Amino acid sequence: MASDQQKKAAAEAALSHLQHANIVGIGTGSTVNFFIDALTSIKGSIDAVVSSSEASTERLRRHGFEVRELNAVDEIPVYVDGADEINRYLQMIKGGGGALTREKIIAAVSRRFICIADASKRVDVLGGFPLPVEVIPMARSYVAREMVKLGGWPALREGFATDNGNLILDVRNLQIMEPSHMEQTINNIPGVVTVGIFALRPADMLLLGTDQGVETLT
Ligand code: ABF
Repeated sequence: MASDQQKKAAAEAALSHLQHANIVGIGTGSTVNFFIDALTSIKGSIDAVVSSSEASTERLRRHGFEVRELNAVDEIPVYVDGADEINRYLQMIKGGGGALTREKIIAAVSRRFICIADASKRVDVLGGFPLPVEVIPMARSYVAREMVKLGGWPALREGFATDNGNLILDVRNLQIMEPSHMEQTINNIPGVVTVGIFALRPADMLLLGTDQGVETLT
């Protein structure tokens, strides 16, 4: 099954795990786009959505959803988002789409985080995918040097600025054996806004699209 079919199957499976949530947090990326499209089938039961990117906001509004600012909601029952890599502990690398900061904020606020992904995202060890690190522009070179000290090979994501007006370094060659420790280490580097390791707050459920159907892992 092509990865798009796996993504679509995982996205559609998420509908049955929303447990009548009135507010839904929405991630970013192609898998989430399938979820947004599928969500229209139950739009009447959803009061509003909270979006993690301008791109998702635009797609949601096109489908007629009310997109609410995070500051206007007290809590988010469920957050649905993709990942670039996810391990057996449901820890993830995210940020390939550049929305990692708002994704991490909404994930922190959400009671349940459901990750939807195709089979290629499942890994034993995080780090094969270049680790996105959102940085304040003035700190780009300093943070890059700190990534090198950690054994990484940082590269500026050319011609890209995040929705927050920051830059992204994509860091190769990191074998992330202790994701929570590495997340805290990189978080503490001055100039880092967000690191794309989601380990301190992993997903609560993974819906993985495979050739044999959608696997549910918790
Ligand atoms: C998003 O999902 C990003 O964090 C991550 O890069 C993306 C995965 O992209 P896709 O669903 O297109 O494979 O949350």
